[in-house]
Amino acid sequence: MGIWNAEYECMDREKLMELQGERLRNTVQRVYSNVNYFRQKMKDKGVEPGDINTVQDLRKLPFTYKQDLRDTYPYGMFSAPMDEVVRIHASTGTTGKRTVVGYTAKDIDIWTELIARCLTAAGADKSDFVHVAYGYGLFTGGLGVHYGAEKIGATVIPISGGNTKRQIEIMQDFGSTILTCTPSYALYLAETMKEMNIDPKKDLKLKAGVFGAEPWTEEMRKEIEEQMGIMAIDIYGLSEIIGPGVSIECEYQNGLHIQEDHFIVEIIDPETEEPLPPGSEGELVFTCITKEALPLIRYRTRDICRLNSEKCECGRTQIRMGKVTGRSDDMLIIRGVNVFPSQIESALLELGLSSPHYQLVVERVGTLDNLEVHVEMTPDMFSDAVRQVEKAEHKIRHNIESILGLTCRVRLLEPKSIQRSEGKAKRVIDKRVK
Ligand code: DLL
Repeated sequence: MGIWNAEYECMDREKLMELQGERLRNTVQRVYSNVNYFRQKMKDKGVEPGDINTVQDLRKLPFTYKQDLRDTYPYGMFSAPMDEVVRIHASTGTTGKRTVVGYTAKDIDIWTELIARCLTAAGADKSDFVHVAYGYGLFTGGLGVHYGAEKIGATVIPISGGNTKRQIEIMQDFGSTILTCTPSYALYLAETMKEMNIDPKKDLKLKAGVFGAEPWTEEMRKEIEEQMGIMAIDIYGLSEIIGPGVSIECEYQNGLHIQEDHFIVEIIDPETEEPLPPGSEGELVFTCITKEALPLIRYRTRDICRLNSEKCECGRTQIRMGKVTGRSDDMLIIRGVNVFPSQIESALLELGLSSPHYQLVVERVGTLDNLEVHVEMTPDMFSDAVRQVEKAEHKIRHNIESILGLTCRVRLLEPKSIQRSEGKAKRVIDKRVK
Protein backbone atom coordinates (compact mmCIF):
# COMPACT_ATOMS: atom_id res chain seq x y z
CA MET A 1 0.00 0.00 0.00
CA GLY A 2 1.19 3.50 -0.64
CA ILE A 3 2.27 6.23 1.75
CA TRP A 4 0.83 9.69 1.00
CA ASN A 5 3.58 11.79 2.53
CA ALA A 6 6.67 9.72 3.25
CA GLU A 7 8.69 12.82 4.15
CA TYR A 8 6.66 13.23 7.33
CA GLU A 9 5.11 9.79 7.88
CA CYS A 10 8.54 8.12 7.72
CA MET A 11 10.60 10.93 9.24
CA ASP A 12 13.72 10.11 11.20
CA ARG A 13 12.61 10.25 14.85
CA GLU A 14 15.33 12.58 15.98
CA LYS A 15 14.38 15.06 13.29
CA LEU A 16 10.75 14.61 14.21
CA MET A 17 11.46 15.52 17.85
CA GLU A 18 13.24 18.67 16.70
CA LEU A 19 10.34 19.58 14.46
CA GLN A 20 7.88 18.93 17.28
CA GLY A 21 9.92 21.12 19.64
CA GLU A 22 9.96 24.00 17.19
CA ARG A 23 6.25 23.72 16.45
CA LEU A 24 5.44 23.41 20.14
CA ARG A 25 7.34 26.60 20.96
CA ASN A 26 5.43 28.53 18.30
CA THR A 27 2.08 27.13 19.36
CA VAL A 28 2.60 27.89 23.04
CA GLN A 29 3.57 31.45 22.15
CA ARG A 30 0.44 31.77 20.01
CA VAL A 31 -1.91 30.44 22.64
CA TYR A 32 -0.31 32.50 25.42
CA SER A 33 -0.73 35.68 23.39
CA ASN A 34 -4.25 35.03 22.11
CA VAL A 35 -6.19 33.02 24.70
CA ASN A 36 -6.74 34.83 27.99
CA TYR A 37 -8.10 31.73 29.63
CA PHE A 38 -5.04 29.63 28.86
CA ARG A 39 -2.59 32.44 29.66
CA GLN A 40 -4.12 32.55 33.13
CA LYS A 41 -3.77 28.78 33.49
CA MET A 42 -0.09 29.03 32.57
CA LYS A 43 0.42 31.87 35.03
CA ASP A 44 -1.28 29.86 37.77
CA LYS A 45 1.21 27.08 37.08
CA GLY A 46 4.10 29.54 37.04
CA VAL A 47 5.14 28.77 33.48
CA GLU A 48 5.91 31.16 30.64
CA PRO A 49 6.36 30.57 26.90
CA GLY A 50 10.14 31.04 27.34
CA ASP A 51 10.22 27.92 29.56
CA ILE A 52 9.10 25.73 26.66
CA ASN A 53 11.95 24.77 24.37
CA THR A 54 11.80 21.06 23.62
CA VAL A 55 9.20 18.31 23.66
CA GLN A 56 10.46 17.34 27.13
CA ASP A 57 9.21 20.69 28.45
CA LEU A 58 5.63 19.75 27.58
CA ARG A 59 5.17 18.40 31.11
CA LYS A 60 5.49 21.89 32.53
CA LEU A 61 2.30 22.98 30.78
CA PRO A 62 -1.19 22.71 32.28
CA PHE A 63 -3.72 20.22 30.91
CA THR A 64 -6.82 21.26 28.98
CA TYR A 65 -10.11 19.54 29.85
CA LYS A 66 -13.44 19.32 28.07
CA GLN A 67 -14.77 21.47 30.90
CA ASP A 68 -12.43 24.31 29.84
CA LEU A 69 -14.14 24.36 26.44
CA ARG A 70 -17.52 24.43 28.17
CA ASP A 71 -16.47 27.23 30.53
CA THR A 72 -15.37 29.35 27.58
CA TYR A 73 -18.30 28.37 25.32
CA PRO A 74 -18.50 28.96 22.42
CA TYR A 75 -15.27 30.61 21.19
CA GLY A 76 -13.28 31.49 24.30
CA MET A 77 -10.43 29.04 23.59
CA PHE A 78 -10.00 30.14 19.98
CA SER A 79 -6.55 31.34 19.13
CA ALA A 80 -7.39 33.10 15.86
CA PRO A 81 -9.68 36.08 15.24
CA MET A 82 -13.15 35.02 14.11
CA ASP A 83 -12.73 36.59 10.68
CA GLU A 84 -9.98 34.04 10.01
CA VAL A 85 -12.20 31.14 11.08
CA VAL A 86 -13.77 29.52 8.02
CA ARG A 87 -15.55 26.52 9.58
CA ILE A 88 -17.19 25.49 12.83
CA HIS A 89 -17.98 21.96 14.01
CA ALA A 90 -19.42 20.90 17.34
CA SER A 91 -19.97 17.81 19.46
CA THR A 92 -23.51 16.62 19.99
CA GLY A 93 -23.43 17.60 23.64
CA THR A 94 -25.21 14.52 24.96
CA THR A 95 -23.23 14.70 28.19
CA GLY A 96 -23.43 18.43 28.87
CA LYS A 97 -23.09 21.66 26.96
CA ARG A 98 -21.89 21.08 23.41
CA THR A 99 -18.28 21.91 22.62
CA VAL A 100 -17.51 24.08 19.63
CA VAL A 101 -14.38 23.79 17.50
CA GLY A 102 -13.13 26.09 14.73
CA TYR A 103 -10.77 25.94 11.76
CA THR A 104 -8.87 28.53 9.75
CA ALA A 105 -8.26 27.87 6.04
CA LYS A 106 -4.82 26.52 6.98
CA ASP A 107 -6.36 24.17 9.57
CA ILE A 108 -8.70 22.79 6.93
CA ASP A 109 -5.70 22.20 4.65
CA ILE A 110 -3.92 20.29 7.41
CA TRP A 111 -6.99 18.19 8.13
CA THR A 112 -7.41 17.43 4.43
CA GLU A 113 -3.77 16.32 4.24
CA LEU A 114 -4.22 14.04 7.27
CA ILE A 115 -7.25 12.33 5.77
CA ALA A 116 -5.38 11.93 2.48
CA ARG A 117 -2.69 10.08 4.48
CA CYS A 118 -5.33 7.95 6.21
CA LEU A 119 -7.17 6.93 3.06
CA THR A 120 -3.88 6.11 1.35
CA ALA A 121 -2.91 3.93 4.33
CA ALA A 122 -6.22 2.10 3.84
CA GLY A 123 -5.26 1.39 0.24
CA ALA A 124 -7.31 4.08 -1.49
CA ASP A 125 -6.18 6.11 -4.48
CA LYS A 126 -7.67 8.19 -7.26
CA SER A 127 -9.27 5.17 -8.90
CA ASP A 128 -11.47 4.63 -5.85
CA PHE A 129 -15.06 5.56 -5.08
CA VAL A 130 -15.15 6.69 -1.47
CA HIS A 131 -18.59 6.23 0.06
CA VAL A 132 -18.87 8.69 2.94
CA ALA A 133 -21.63 7.44 5.23
CA TYR A 134 -20.38 9.39 8.26
CA GLY A 135 -22.85 12.14 9.08
CA TYR A 136 -22.32 15.50 7.38
CA GLY A 137 -23.05 18.54 9.53
CA LEU A 138 -21.70 19.68 12.85
CA PHE A 139 -20.19 16.20 13.37
CA THR A 140 -16.64 16.14 11.96
CA GLY A 141 -16.89 12.70 10.31
CA GLY A 142 -18.60 13.49 7.00
CA LEU A 143 -16.94 16.71 5.88
CA GLY A 144 -13.59 15.69 7.38
CA VAL A 145 -13.33 12.52 5.31
CA HIS A 146 -14.87 14.22 2.28
CA TYR A 147 -12.09 16.73 1.65
CA GLY A 148 -9.29 14.21 2.14
CA ALA A 149 -10.93 11.84 -0.32
CA GLU A 150 -11.12 14.62 -2.92
CA LYS A 151 -7.49 15.47 -2.25
CA ILE A 152 -6.28 12.01 -3.26
CA GLY A 153 -8.35 12.38 -6.40
CA ALA A 154 -10.88 9.68 -5.49
CA THR A 155 -14.52 10.00 -6.52
CA VAL A 156 -16.45 10.98 -3.42
CA ILE A 157 -19.99 9.78 -2.80
CA PRO A 158 -21.18 12.21 -0.09
CA ILE A 159 -24.21 10.21 1.02
CA SER A 160 -24.01 11.00 4.78
CA GLY A 161 -25.68 8.67 7.33
CA GLY A 162 -29.12 7.08 7.24
CA ASN A 163 -31.54 5.63 4.71
CA THR A 164 -29.78 2.29 4.80
CA LYS A 165 -31.43 0.59 1.82
CA ARG A 166 -30.68 3.56 -0.38
CA GLN A 167 -27.05 3.46 0.78
CA ILE A 168 -26.78 -0.10 -0.49
CA GLU A 169 -28.49 0.62 -3.82
CA ILE A 170 -26.09 3.48 -4.35
CA MET A 171 -23.10 1.33 -3.43
CA GLN A 172 -24.22 -1.12 -6.06
CA ASP A 173 -25.12 1.39 -8.77
CA PHE A 174 -22.23 3.82 -8.28
CA GLY A 175 -19.58 1.18 -7.59
CA SER A 176 -18.40 2.26 -4.11
CA THR A 177 -15.02 0.70 -3.30
CA ILE A 178 -14.16 2.25 0.08
CA LEU A 179 -16.82 2.44 2.77
CA THR A 180 -16.42 5.02 5.52
CA CYS A 181 -18.79 4.98 8.51
CA THR A 182 -18.91 3.86 12.14
CA PRO A 183 -18.21 0.14 12.69
CA SER A 184 -21.67 -0.35 14.19
CA TYR A 185 -23.25 1.16 11.08
CA ALA A 186 -21.10 -1.12 8.91
CA LEU A 187 -22.66 -4.11 10.66
CA TYR A 188 -26.13 -2.69 10.17
CA LEU A 189 -25.36 -2.22 6.47
CA ALA A 190 -24.14 -5.84 6.25
CA GLU A 191 -27.32 -7.07 7.91
CA THR A 192 -29.50 -5.03 5.57
CA MET A 193 -27.58 -6.32 2.55
CA LYS A 194 -28.49 -9.84 3.60
CA GLU A 195 -32.16 -8.91 3.84
CA MET A 196 -31.97 -7.39 0.36
CA ASN A 197 -30.33 -10.56 -0.96
CA ILE A 198 -27.21 -8.66 -1.87
CA ASP A 199 -23.95 -10.48 -1.39
CA PRO A 200 -21.32 -7.80 -0.79
CA LYS A 201 -18.57 -10.17 -1.92
CA LYS A 202 -20.17 -10.72 -5.33
CA ASP A 203 -22.58 -7.89 -5.95
CA LEU A 204 -20.53 -4.95 -4.65
CA LYS A 205 -17.07 -3.62 -5.42
CA LEU A 206 -16.16 -2.78 -1.84
CA LYS A 207 -12.56 -3.59 -0.96
CA ALA A 208 -11.92 -1.71 2.28
CA GLY A 209 -13.67 0.15 5.06
CA VAL A 210 -12.34 3.03 7.16
CA PHE A 211 -14.22 2.77 10.42
CA GLY A 212 -14.05 4.82 13.59
CA ALA A 213 -15.73 7.39 15.85
CA GLU A 214 -16.51 4.72 18.48
CA PRO A 215 -14.67 1.88 20.21
CA TRP A 216 -14.74 -1.50 18.44
CA THR A 217 -12.92 -4.71 19.21
CA GLU A 218 -10.78 -7.09 17.14
CA GLU A 219 -13.68 -9.52 17.25
CA MET A 220 -15.94 -6.88 15.72
CA ARG A 221 -13.35 -6.27 13.02
CA LYS A 222 -13.35 -9.97 12.12
CA GLU A 223 -17.12 -10.00 11.98
CA ILE A 224 -17.26 -7.01 9.60
CA GLU A 225 -14.41 -8.30 7.41
CA GLU A 226 -16.04 -11.71 7.08
CA GLN A 227 -19.51 -10.42 6.41
CA MET A 228 -18.45 -7.86 3.83
CA GLY A 229 -15.32 -9.46 2.39
CA ILE A 230 -13.30 -6.28 2.94
CA MET A 231 -10.29 -5.11 4.93
CA ALA A 232 -11.49 -3.05 7.91
CA ILE A 233 -9.16 -0.22 8.92
CA ASP A 234 -9.47 1.68 12.19
CA ILE A 235 -9.42 5.50 12.07
CA TYR A 236 -9.33 7.60 15.23
CA GLY A 237 -9.85 11.23 16.02
CA LEU A 238 -11.80 13.70 18.07
CA SER A 239 -13.30 17.07 17.24
CA GLU A 240 -11.33 18.94 19.88
CA ILE A 241 -8.04 17.89 18.29
CA ILE A 242 -9.09 18.10 14.59
CA GLY A 243 -11.72 15.41 13.87
CA PRO A 244 -11.04 12.07 12.14
CA GLY A 245 -7.43 11.57 11.06
CA VAL A 246 -5.46 11.98 14.29
CA SER A 247 -4.33 8.37 13.75
CA ILE A 248 -4.87 5.52 11.30
CA GLU A 249 -4.00 1.87 10.93
CA CYS A 250 -1.83 0.70 8.06
CA GLU A 251 -2.29 -2.57 6.18
CA TYR A 252 -0.69 -4.48 9.09
CA GLN A 253 -3.69 -3.60 11.28
CA ASN A 254 -1.54 -3.56 14.35
CA GLY A 255 -2.02 -0.18 15.99
CA LEU A 256 -2.89 3.25 14.67
CA HIS A 257 -0.08 5.54 13.49
CA ILE A 258 -0.36 8.94 15.13
CA GLN A 259 0.28 11.97 12.91
CA GLU A 260 3.06 13.16 15.17
CA ASP A 261 4.21 16.03 12.99
CA HIS A 262 0.90 17.68 13.94
CA PHE A 263 0.09 16.26 17.36
CA ILE A 264 2.29 15.34 20.31
CA VAL A 265 0.92 12.36 22.17
CA GLU A 266 1.34 11.44 25.83
CA ILE A 267 -0.14 8.61 27.82
CA ILE A 268 -0.88 9.42 31.45
CA ASP A 269 -2.26 7.84 34.55
CA PRO A 270 -5.70 9.49 34.75
CA GLU A 271 -5.58 9.53 38.56
CA THR A 272 -2.07 10.84 39.27
CA GLU A 273 -1.85 12.71 35.92
CA GLU A 274 1.76 11.47 35.63
CA PRO A 275 3.05 10.48 32.15
CA LEU A 276 3.48 6.72 31.67
CA PRO A 277 6.11 4.95 29.51
CA PRO A 278 5.11 3.41 26.15
CA GLY A 279 3.48 0.06 26.69
CA SER A 280 1.45 1.06 29.75
CA GLU A 281 -2.27 1.44 29.51
CA GLY A 282 -3.47 4.94 30.28
CA GLU A 283 -5.29 8.00 29.04
CA LEU A 284 -4.33 9.63 25.76
CA VAL A 285 -3.37 13.28 25.88
CA PHE A 286 -2.79 15.31 22.72
CA THR A 287 -1.15 18.65 22.04
CA CYS A 288 -1.84 20.32 18.68
CA ILE A 289 1.32 21.89 17.28
CA THR A 290 0.29 23.22 13.87
CA LYS A 291 -3.28 24.42 14.22
CA GLU A 292 -4.26 28.07 14.27
CA ALA A 293 -7.88 28.37 15.41
CA LEU A 294 -7.93 25.85 18.25
CA PRO A 295 -4.52 24.43 19.11
CA LEU A 296 -5.34 22.72 22.38
CA ILE A 297 -2.48 22.04 24.76
CA ARG A 298 -2.29 18.70 26.61
CA TYR A 299 -5.93 17.88 25.93
CA ARG A 300 -7.29 15.11 28.16
CA THR A 301 -9.17 12.80 25.78
CA ARG A 302 -10.48 10.34 28.40
CA ASP A 303 -9.69 7.61 25.86
CA ILE A 304 -7.85 4.61 27.23
CA CYS A 305 -5.22 2.69 25.26
CA ARG A 306 -1.50 1.82 25.02
CA LEU A 307 1.27 3.28 22.89
CA ASN A 308 3.70 1.15 20.92
CA SER A 309 6.99 2.71 19.84
CA GLU A 310 8.32 -0.36 18.01
CA LYS A 311 9.12 -0.05 14.32
CA CYS A 312 6.27 -0.95 11.97
CA GLU A 313 6.81 -3.05 8.88
CA CYS A 314 4.99 -0.49 6.72
CA GLY A 315 7.91 1.92 6.98
CA ARG A 316 6.11 4.67 8.87
CA THR A 317 8.11 5.83 11.86
CA GLN A 318 5.16 7.32 13.74
CA ILE A 319 4.33 5.87 17.12
CA ARG A 320 1.25 3.63 17.19
CA MET A 321 -1.67 3.63 19.60
CA GLY A 322 -3.50 0.40 20.30
CA LYS A 323 -7.23 0.16 19.76
CA VAL A 324 -9.06 2.39 22.21
CA THR A 325 -10.56 0.03 24.76
CA GLY A 326 -13.02 2.62 26.00
CA ARG A 327 -13.51 6.11 27.31
CA SER A 328 -13.01 6.53 31.01
CA ASP A 329 -16.40 8.32 30.83
CA ASP A 330 -18.03 5.13 29.50
CA MET A 331 -16.54 2.96 32.17
CA LEU A 332 -19.27 1.53 34.32
CA ILE A 333 -18.64 0.75 37.93
CA ILE A 334 -20.86 -2.14 38.83
CA ARG A 335 -20.66 -3.39 42.39
CA GLY A 336 -17.17 -1.91 42.55
CA VAL A 337 -15.96 -3.63 39.38
CA ASN A 338 -14.84 -1.55 36.40
CA VAL A 339 -16.63 -2.63 33.23
CA PHE A 340 -16.06 -1.43 29.67
CA PRO A 341 -18.59 -2.28 26.96
CA SER A 342 -15.67 -3.50 24.80
CA GLN A 343 -14.99 -6.33 27.29
CA ILE A 344 -18.53 -7.57 26.84
CA GLU A 345 -18.25 -7.20 23.06
CA SER A 346 -15.15 -9.45 23.02
CA ALA A 347 -16.77 -11.99 25.34
CA LEU A 348 -19.85 -12.20 23.12
CA LEU A 349 -18.23 -12.28 19.73
CA GLU A 350 -15.48 -14.74 20.54
CA LEU A 351 -18.16 -17.34 21.27
CA GLY A 352 -19.93 -16.68 17.99
CA LEU A 353 -23.23 -17.87 19.48
CA SER A 354 -25.23 -14.71 19.00
CA SER A 355 -25.50 -11.77 16.65
CA PRO A 356 -23.05 -8.87 17.22
CA HIS A 357 -25.84 -6.53 18.34
CA TYR A 358 -25.81 -5.93 22.07
CA GLN A 359 -26.59 -3.45 24.80
CA LEU A 360 -25.77 -3.26 28.51
CA VAL A 361 -28.57 -2.34 30.88
CA VAL A 362 -27.60 -1.38 34.42
CA GLU A 363 -30.16 -0.94 37.16
CA ARG A 364 -30.12 -0.50 40.89
CA VAL A 365 -32.30 -2.98 42.71
CA GLY A 366 -32.42 -2.05 46.39
CA THR A 367 -28.82 -1.23 47.13
CA LEU A 368 -27.34 -3.56 44.52
CA ASP A 369 -26.35 -2.79 40.95
CA ASN A 370 -27.57 -5.29 38.39
CA LEU A 371 -26.01 -5.80 34.99
CA GLU A 372 -28.15 -7.27 32.27
CA VAL A 373 -26.63 -7.93 28.85
CA HIS A 374 -29.11 -7.85 26.01
CA VAL A 375 -27.97 -9.74 22.94
CA GLU A 376 -29.86 -10.58 19.81
CA MET A 377 -30.18 -14.15 18.62
CA THR A 378 -29.15 -14.91 15.08
CA PRO A 379 -32.13 -15.63 12.77
CA ASP A 380 -31.17 -19.39 12.78
CA MET A 381 -31.18 -19.50 16.53
CA PHE A 382 -34.55 -17.87 16.66
CA SER A 383 -36.10 -21.03 15.25
CA ASP A 384 -34.17 -23.28 17.68
CA ALA A 385 -35.81 -25.09 20.54
CA VAL A 386 -36.08 -23.17 23.84
CA ARG A 387 -33.49 -25.48 25.40
CA GLN A 388 -30.90 -24.60 22.77
CA VAL A 389 -31.45 -20.91 23.42
CA GLU A 390 -31.14 -21.42 27.17
CA LYS A 391 -27.91 -23.30 26.64
CA ALA A 392 -26.50 -20.44 24.58
CA GLU A 393 -27.61 -17.93 27.19
CA HIS A 394 -25.84 -19.92 29.85
CA LYS A 395 -22.59 -20.15 27.86
CA ILE A 396 -22.59 -16.44 27.10
CA ARG A 397 -23.27 -15.55 30.71
CA HIS A 398 -20.50 -17.84 31.88
CA ASN A 399 -18.00 -16.27 29.46
CA ILE A 400 -18.89 -12.71 30.45
CA GLU A 401 -18.80 -13.53 34.15
CA SER A 402 -15.39 -15.13 33.91
CA ILE A 403 -13.98 -12.12 32.05
CA LEU A 404 -15.52 -9.50 34.34
CA GLY A 405 -15.46 -11.39 37.63
CA LEU A 406 -19.00 -10.19 38.15
CA THR A 407 -22.36 -11.93 38.00
CA CYS A 408 -24.79 -10.74 35.38
CA ARG A 409 -27.91 -11.76 33.49
CA VAL A 410 -27.98 -12.42 29.79
CA ARG A 411 -31.17 -11.98 27.78
CA LEU A 412 -31.26 -13.28 24.25
CA LEU A 413 -33.68 -11.15 22.31
CA GLU A 414 -35.42 -11.57 18.98
CA PRO A 415 -33.42 -10.49 15.95
CA LYS A 416 -33.64 -6.74 15.28
CA SER A 417 -34.98 -5.79 18.68
CA ILE A 418 -32.01 -3.61 19.62
CA GLN A 419 -32.12 -0.25 17.94
CA ARG A 420 -29.62 0.09 15.08
CA SER A 421 -27.45 3.17 14.89
CA GLU A 422 -26.61 5.22 11.84
CA GLY A 423 -23.75 6.89 13.70
CA LYS A 424 -22.27 6.05 17.08
CA ALA A 425 -23.91 3.03 18.74
CA LYS A 426 -25.58 3.39 22.12
CA ARG A 427 -24.08 0.50 24.06
CA VAL A 428 -25.17 1.34 27.59
CA ILE A 429 -28.47 2.14 29.22
CA ASP A 430 -27.65 3.14 32.77
CA LYS A 431 -30.89 3.48 34.64
CA ARG A 432 -29.00 4.46 37.79
CA VAL A 433 -28.17 7.83 36.27
CA LYS A 434 -30.90 10.33 36.99
O1 DLL B 1 -15.78 10.81 16.41
C1 DLL B 1 -14.23 11.98 15.00
C2 DLL B 1 -14.20 10.82 14.06
C3 DLL B 1 -15.06 10.76 13.00
C4 DLL B 1 -13.27 9.81 14.24
C5 DLL B 1 -15.01 9.70 12.12
C6 DLL B 1 -13.19 8.75 13.36
C7 DLL B 1 -14.07 8.69 12.30
P1 DLL B 1 -16.04 13.13 18.27
O2 DLL B 1 -17.47 13.06 17.89
O3 DLL B 1 -15.52 14.37 18.89
O4 DLL B 1 -15.14 12.91 17.00
O5 DLL B 1 -15.76 11.90 19.22
C8 DLL B 1 -14.47 11.63 19.65
O6 DLL B 1 -14.93 9.26 19.74
O7 DLL B 1 -12.62 10.73 22.01
C9 DLL B 1 -13.23 8.52 21.18
O8 DLL B 1 -13.82 8.32 22.44
C10 DLL B 1 -14.21 8.09 20.11
N1 DLL B 1 -13.49 7.56 18.95
C11 DLL B 1 -13.22 8.18 17.80
N2 DLL B 1 -12.56 7.33 16.95
C12 DLL B 1 -12.42 6.16 17.61
C13 DLL B 1 -11.84 4.90 17.31
C14 DLL B 1 -15.14 11.82 16.18
N3 DLL B 1 -11.29 4.63 16.13
C15 DLL B 1 -14.45 10.38 20.49
N4 DLL B 1 -11.86 3.95 18.27
C16 DLL B 1 -13.06 10.00 20.90
C17 DLL B 1 -12.41 4.18 19.48
C18 DLL B 1 -13.00 6.31 18.90
N5 DLL B 1 -13.00 5.34 19.82
